[in-house]
Amino acid sequence: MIDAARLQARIESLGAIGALPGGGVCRLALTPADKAGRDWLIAQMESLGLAVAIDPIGNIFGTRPARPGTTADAPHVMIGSHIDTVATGGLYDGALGVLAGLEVVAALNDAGTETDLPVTVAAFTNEEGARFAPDMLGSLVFVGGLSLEEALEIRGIDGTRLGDELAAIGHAGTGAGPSAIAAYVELHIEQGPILEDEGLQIGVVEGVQGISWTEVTFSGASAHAGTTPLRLRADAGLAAGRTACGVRDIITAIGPGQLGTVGAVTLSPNLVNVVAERAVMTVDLRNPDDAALIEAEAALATLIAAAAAEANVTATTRSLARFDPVDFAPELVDAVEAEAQALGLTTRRMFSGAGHDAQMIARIAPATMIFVPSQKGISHNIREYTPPEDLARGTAVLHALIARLSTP
Ligand code: HGY
Ligand code: MN
Ligand code: MN
Ligand code: MN
Repeated sequence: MIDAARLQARIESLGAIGALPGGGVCRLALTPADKAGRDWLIAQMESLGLAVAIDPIGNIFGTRPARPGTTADAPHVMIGSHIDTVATGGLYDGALGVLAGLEVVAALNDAGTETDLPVTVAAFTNEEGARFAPDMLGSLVFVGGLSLEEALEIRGIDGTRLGDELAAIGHAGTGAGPSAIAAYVELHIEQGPILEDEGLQIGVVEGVQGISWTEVTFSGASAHAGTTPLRLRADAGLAAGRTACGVRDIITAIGPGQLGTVGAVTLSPNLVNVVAERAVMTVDLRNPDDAALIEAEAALATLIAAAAAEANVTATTRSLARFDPVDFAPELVDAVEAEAQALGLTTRRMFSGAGHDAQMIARIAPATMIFVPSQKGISHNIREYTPPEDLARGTAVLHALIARLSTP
């Protein structure tokens, strides 16, 4: 039986680490705040009797052993998510999935349950990708989708080297996560409005949409804003503005399911009376349909070329992340639905708009997710909120499923 108050206490305790003055949290990956959260999590895992391992990219694994006599190579049932946040994060994105995993372990401990398979709770490094791109980086390295060497060389938006920052917080581990995973389940807030709009309690997540992150750099020439005729300008600011507006046209052209976001724009010298010589911006394109996402990427390339030509500047692009849409394991998706409905909860099947570690683990093992509602669909915002009773309902479904999967 899960203990909702115990779960809420952990949510609030972790939420105090990296707390922002006006509410919310900032635990950008591999910062001192992230380290503080990591060290707190490790202490919580140890207090639950979990064997803790940290791997070379800093992924943290806490394992509850199976009953005596189980073979050492038995596959693990894994529960995971992340505890890093965006700069204007909430208490629940990622943290819920890891702390609900601890709550499941605590409930198994309370009941003295011996499972046939080990249960591992994982916190993956740098899921958000806000400081170091791509996102879901730790789980991507864990499944072999990115080499450790490449990952350690990644430069952050602050110019730091990922490997240096990982070493600085002392979490470049020598341990390893499970070599065999029977099933992976991630509980997460929906981060969108659907469950709340439809008055439903549990999201049965069938998969994750495709993600394409592009960094665009326009290079022109700074000039006096008052003396330089338009025909003589090489205006990077104009090119960035045209591109930002053009992303909306791409969304319309590709049609339903297409999303596009310009989240970051940096102009230099960024002064009121100087034509910008340089603009660096990001474009986040998403679509559940990969063919449509490829079409949107092609339209973006055309847009960038046209904006550069009009503004008389050059453009270079760099892919920051590209992940195809992922379908979760049907048998696990069905199991989530069955457990939720057996608990008398209302459900609906849905696709995830946000990226998650589950989409990486799905490359090597059966994986799925459970969603609980987000109030007003708000996330990546300090006003992110999900009531304790919703957190408890999602954790009860997780607990029932893990109990079943770990003793098949
Ligand atoms: O960008 C995402 O979808 C995730 O929050 N990293
Ligand atoms: Mn998340
Ligand atoms: Mn997030
Ligand atoms: Mn995410």
